[in-house]
Amino acid sequence: MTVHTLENSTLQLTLNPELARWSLSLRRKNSPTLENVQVSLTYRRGFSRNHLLNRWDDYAISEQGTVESPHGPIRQTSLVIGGDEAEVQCTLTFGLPEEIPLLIWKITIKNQANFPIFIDEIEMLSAGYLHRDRGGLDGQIIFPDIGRQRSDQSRRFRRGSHSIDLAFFSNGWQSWSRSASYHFYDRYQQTRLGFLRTPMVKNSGTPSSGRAGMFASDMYGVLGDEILRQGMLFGFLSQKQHFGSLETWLGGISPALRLWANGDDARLDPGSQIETDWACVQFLHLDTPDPLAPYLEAVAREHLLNPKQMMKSKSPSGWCSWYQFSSEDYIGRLSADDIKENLNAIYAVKEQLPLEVIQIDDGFETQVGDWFSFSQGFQSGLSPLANEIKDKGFTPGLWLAPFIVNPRSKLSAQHPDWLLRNRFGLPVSAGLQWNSFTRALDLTHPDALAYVRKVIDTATNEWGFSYLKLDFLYAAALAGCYRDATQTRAQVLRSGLEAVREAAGEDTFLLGCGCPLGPSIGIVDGMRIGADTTRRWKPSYRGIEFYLKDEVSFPSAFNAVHNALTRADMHQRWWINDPDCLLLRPETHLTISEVQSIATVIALTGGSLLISDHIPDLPPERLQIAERLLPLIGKRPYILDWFDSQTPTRMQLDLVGPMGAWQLIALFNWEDTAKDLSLKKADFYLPEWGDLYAREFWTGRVYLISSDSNSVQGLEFPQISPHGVVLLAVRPQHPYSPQYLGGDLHISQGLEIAEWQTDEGSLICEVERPGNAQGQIEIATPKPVKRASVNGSPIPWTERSPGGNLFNLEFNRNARIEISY
Ligand code: 9PG
Repeated sequence: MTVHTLENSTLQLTLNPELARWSLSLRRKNSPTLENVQVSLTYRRGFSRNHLLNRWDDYAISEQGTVESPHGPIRQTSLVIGGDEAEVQCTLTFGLPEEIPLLIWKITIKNQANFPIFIDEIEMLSAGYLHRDRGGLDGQIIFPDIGRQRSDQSRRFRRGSHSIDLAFFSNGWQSWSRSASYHFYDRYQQTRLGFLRTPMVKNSGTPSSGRAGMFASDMYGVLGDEILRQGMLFGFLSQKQHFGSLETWLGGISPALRLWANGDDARLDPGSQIETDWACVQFLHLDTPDPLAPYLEAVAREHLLNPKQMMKSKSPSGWCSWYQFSSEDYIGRLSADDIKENLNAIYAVKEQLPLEVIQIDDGFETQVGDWFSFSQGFQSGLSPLANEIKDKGFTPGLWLAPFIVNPRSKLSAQHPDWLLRNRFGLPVSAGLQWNSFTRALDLTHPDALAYVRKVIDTATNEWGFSYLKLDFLYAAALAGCYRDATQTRAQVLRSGLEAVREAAGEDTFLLGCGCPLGPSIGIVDGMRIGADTTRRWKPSYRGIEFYLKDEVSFPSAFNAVHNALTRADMHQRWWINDPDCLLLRPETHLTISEVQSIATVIALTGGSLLISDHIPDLPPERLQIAERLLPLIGKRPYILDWFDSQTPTRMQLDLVGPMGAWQLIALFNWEDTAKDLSLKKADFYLPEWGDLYAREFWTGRVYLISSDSNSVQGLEFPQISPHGVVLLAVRPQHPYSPQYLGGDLHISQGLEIAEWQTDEGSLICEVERPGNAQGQIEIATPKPVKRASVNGSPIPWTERSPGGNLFNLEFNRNARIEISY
């Protein structure tokens, strides 16, 4: 049998054309492997469904050697399957980038017949399934069975000869869709609201199952072995051509997985060809801090985003009208006066709270779709407001939902032909929203697309908004009969977004919301990565949680926070993450512990911060929470148990300042009852040697983590409230020099320090804030403090165990602290 191999320094690919199968392994012992897996194409011709690529008939191999790409040099091999006479010719191209531990491959499909064909599924990989028509098992995913200590769970749930302890990380389709990992015995969590919600949050090409052990995912997913700590990511480097789906079955003796491009039944005309996005496989070790980095960065490069440039992107801060001026059935009740009142209040506190964006949300338009007709409260239109916002030094932001239509709008009455329809000619439902079954624009209709351009052009160039929150974008990617039937849903959405970008110009900040993730990479600046937040922890409608409280992807503070954690690794790689607003007012149904957890997640995941309260009524101690998040940290943290817990509970962010490096550690209690939490050194990436100081931000308590005892040493935090957090700044204890322990001026407990100079027996430390500041800092000194002054005037201090001195400060912008000890 002739086999062909392709290798780089880490991976080995073997192609077996006679069996139409391929294998992939790491060039390291005891690693998972893909063995004899298959690809397949399903297309329709008239009424007959055809399968190709299960056999590689009439193939020709061409080694293309090394080709240049955004991923550096790639070793590439192509197989042309089906000669010139075949109805459909496929080309399979495999590539191994020399510098990145990924396998990438794509399939090109050429229609050589004289009739059109319709593409259903382009299966990039199938393994572990039994097919009668393909002659048995279509390959295997093998996790080695070495040094395995069977967990109790696995013994309980698995009878017989199962040898693995697998889990699966599933990525949701659009902004609001849940991303989470599942143990093999879990059930895939999806909406229970059926047709009311399914069109919104679920890709029509991704399957759903209620069976324990059967999961699906969009664009990418990770299969991993919880005991062995090794895993494999399967996915696509882009979604420019097709949406990509995965499904996996972990209930059998060995795992099964499929990865395919959604053909959407798009027509391929005689003489035309289409090409899939690159599919990819990445091997990973679960106990590294950032295991998906090679994949996530390859996706960025595929869209010509420069990883170094992305690291510098700055997260916006601001105010959004939605979560104050909407009712509990998600309808906006807003007037220009509401905006002005808050604008003035924010202007008045700009010294303590330097926000940038004032964003007008839903409620200014008469109906969604009728963007040029303003509601009662906005009789003078939007440009005077945008001007007023600009005049006060803020960035005017506006909410628009350009691809979705309210059936009660004039637009849907005047242009019924712009609406996407199903094969019975009825408008396709975009889900229940604003108490209506919404409709979608068919963006392959040139006039519909021209209208979208006009809306965006008017909002930016005429009204003057330079920040657009573009919502309900999934509506451009619903299943339906598009006017241009050769387009896939991913192509329709991407070209719609490209048109939006073109109309808005390069300098407008575009925030995607309710948006399928893949097709928008490289176009939007920011992306909502979770469900809407609300005034309540659990989902509800008109304040009633019944039936809704366990809905995933439905608006709720918990659902918003959940995805902010599970999608934290996209931030500053694909875009700036938007975790949705922080609600601060005491009138919500959120406890203070919940507000602290949400603030911690927003601050430490580095994305944008928008507050959404009626600012004139906000008590100062609540406003202060937002003050302490500014300037935004902006950086991406490590989420340490992203694969092991459904909602992650451990987060770490490494920071550096003039006084050295420190770690922020957050521990969460997501349970509905109070719980003891403990910090175990081994659970984080902390300095191994010496004692550590840890200062908790929300309580101000200081702890010492001693290195005396053995490796299980840790700190106990008894009875942390339901949905509460412990947020620690951890630093090594220096016996011979002063040490900053933290304070309550900024949530990072250190980024407020602009200068730190130590000498024999003395310290000069400069604290910097955006404006007026009041709070405390804590400094440990090797010997008792003798004198202390701030900006030249002596100040008192309080000694605290286990070693700090507490200083109360009140200053404008800078405080220069001199201490001798
Ligand atoms: C304006 C809002 C806000 C918000 C957006 C989006 O599924 N739902 O019931 C659901 C309700 C509201 C919603 C999304 C989904 O909100 O995310 O920030 O702009 O539109 O109407």
